[in-house]
Amino acid sequence: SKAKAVFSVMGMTCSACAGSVEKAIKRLPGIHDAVVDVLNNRAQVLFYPNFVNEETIRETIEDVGFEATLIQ
Ligand code: 9UX
Repeated sequence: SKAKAVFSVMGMTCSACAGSVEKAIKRLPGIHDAVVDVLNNRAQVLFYPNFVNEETIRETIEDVGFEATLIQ
């Protein structure tokens, strides 16, 4: 079954920033979908919790260079 996580992502200043975050999340195993909204500083991720977890996703966002906090 799928789980949903919402992150606050700070530091994104253009839509290419959001694109690179989305791409990095989607490269992880166990991701169903990722939508990153630069205007609202949010990343919404649908994932399979047997394969990936919120902290791994959060660290992946940070590896791209942005500050990520799990908010939901
Ligand atoms: Mo464009 Mo967003 O260089 O950092 S990708 S501002």
